[in-house]
Amino acid sequence: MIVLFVDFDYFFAQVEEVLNPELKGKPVAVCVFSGRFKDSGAIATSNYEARKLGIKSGMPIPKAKEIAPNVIYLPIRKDLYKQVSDRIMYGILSKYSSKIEIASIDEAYLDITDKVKDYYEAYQLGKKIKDEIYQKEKITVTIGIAPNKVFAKIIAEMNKPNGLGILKPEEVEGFIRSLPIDEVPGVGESIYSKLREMGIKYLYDVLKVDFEKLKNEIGKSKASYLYSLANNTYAEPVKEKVRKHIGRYVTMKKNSRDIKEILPYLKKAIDEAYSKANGGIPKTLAVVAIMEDLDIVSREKTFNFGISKDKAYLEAEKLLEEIIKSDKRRLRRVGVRLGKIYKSTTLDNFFNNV
Ligand code: DCP
Ligand code: CA
Ligand code: CA
Repeated sequence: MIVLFVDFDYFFAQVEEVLNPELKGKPVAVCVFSGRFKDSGAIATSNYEARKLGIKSGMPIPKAKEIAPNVIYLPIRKDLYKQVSDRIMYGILSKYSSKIEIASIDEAYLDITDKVKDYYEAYQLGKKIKDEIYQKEKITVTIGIAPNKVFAKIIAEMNKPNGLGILKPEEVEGFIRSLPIDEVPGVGESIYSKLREMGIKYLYDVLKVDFEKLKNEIGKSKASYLYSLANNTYAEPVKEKVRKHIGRYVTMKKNSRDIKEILPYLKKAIDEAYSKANGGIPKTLAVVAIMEDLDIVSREKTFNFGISKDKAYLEAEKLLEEIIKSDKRRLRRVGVRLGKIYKSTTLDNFFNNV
């Protein structure tokens, strides 16, 4: 397997720079103001100039302003970043592999195993992708290429910003031996301290402790995860996961709380949402009712498997019934929101395995 992982550099702050080039070279932080009191809230992210001054994601805004009063503090504009992200994900990255897992607003994994013949070609592809993103959006990204998803992410992390890193199969063993265990995604502070107590400093050290003991200390799933990484058998596929949510809402001719009257509108919303999902199958389904006074009420259900459109009709009807039973008002608009949307080349495979 060859995985190419893309992570957009200091993303929210970089979009602000692109929209206002005067910000380039100056320290910039993007803030989530919570509105409780002046400057309550936290830093979402900052550009590298601001990081040099000590500004970090998650820092309370008053603290940041105390440390670095001259940083330019901007309010977050999430919708805008989402639009740029969508253009990069759907307009550029999706072209390079249909096996794409969009992991967050600024991260995607591409399975490029069938797209290149070796790691040299993979590297060339990485360069091409970086160039195209920069040309079209003026955004720099960092790419990590490796034989599995986790190593690809770590390699990207090591090459930020504006980097392109590669880990070839023949380098994996040495990499595992020298990789500090706290650089493995999923190893947070509490697990890290437990691992250190067991004498584990590098990823390779995981293999030296008794697996039962490891399981008792950090839980079965984390233990198996680290163990498989350490003995290089980790092979999680790139899950063909695209947009997180798709919502479709329709306004009814007249307000109503009669299920028979509402149902055709709900079906229409489901049809439209599924066609927007473009072959993707959701694992969560929510019915959203906008009431006559414009208040919003919703009911959501998560399934173990992706659900087909026919199943969604049935399940949505049940959720709608629940809403009507629990609320006395009439509905003005009704809609659905699909979440955890996966794509698969073979549907059979998908319905049975996910
Ligand atoms: N983010 C946030 N709050 C956090 C961490 C991140 O709102 N505590 C947002 C802002 C980031 C985006 O998520 O722009 C992506 O997070 P990353 O951790 O990838 O950080 P950046 O993209 O900002 O920086 P880097 O260049 O290190 O990837
Ligand atoms: Ca990221
Ligand atoms: Ca990033």
